[in-house]
Amino acid sequence: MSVNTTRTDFVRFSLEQGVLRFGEFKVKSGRLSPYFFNAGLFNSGLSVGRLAQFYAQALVDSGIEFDMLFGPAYKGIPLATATSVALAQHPAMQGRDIPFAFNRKEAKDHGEGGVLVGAPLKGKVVIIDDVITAGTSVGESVQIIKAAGAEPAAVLIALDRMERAGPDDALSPHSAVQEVANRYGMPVVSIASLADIMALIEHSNDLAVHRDAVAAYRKKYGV
Ligand code: OMP
Repeated sequence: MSVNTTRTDFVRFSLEQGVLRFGEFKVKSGRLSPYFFNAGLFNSGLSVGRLAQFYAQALVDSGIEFDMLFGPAYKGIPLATATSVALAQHPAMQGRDIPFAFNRKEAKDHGEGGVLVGAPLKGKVVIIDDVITAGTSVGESVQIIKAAGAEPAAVLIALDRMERAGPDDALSPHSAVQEVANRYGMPVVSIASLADIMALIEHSNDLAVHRDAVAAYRKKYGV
């Protein structure tokens, strides 16, 4: 079965699932955004399965070498799990079975103990997450991976909002994603970005009403 896995397909899919919405949203940084991407709404078998195919395709297309996936708690856990399933089924992986691991938010002192669950962290590890705004959770994942003696190899996210970091009067010249890439010396791969959302808006009569607000927001905060 052939599936559509382009960046535009992903934006369309996110709209269909109600994950990508337009309106007025206060985001973590305090900015008032004309759109919001709520990956938590990929919340059924079919939609998570499809999402995982997009992640797997983006990772394969990136050409990055990797040995396993790491999903930071909580949101990264289903993402790493589902994406490893999608990778196992991806023809380009030629039957390679990719292990995954995730962390607990609180260490357990009984049973299997510790904060890590899943395959042992080793080799080149891809951190998988939904959206990067300031990149705070990436730093924590990098620490966990390094402490285990493994190598953080890349960050794989669903949406790059392409926003500059910092306060309004001292915006960074780089986007938060670029800063994460520079800070940790590894690539950040995204399934889609704000540029892809804007491209779809340009080609859709239904979405035309949002064009000016999104363009103004990008002009103010975007790279
Ligand atoms: P960092 O961990 O600081 O990079 O922030 C990422 C978080 O931003 C996500 O985990 C969400 O809580 C939130 N977020 C979205 O999920 N979607 C958006 O479109 C915008 C945000 C946001 O608040 O900036």
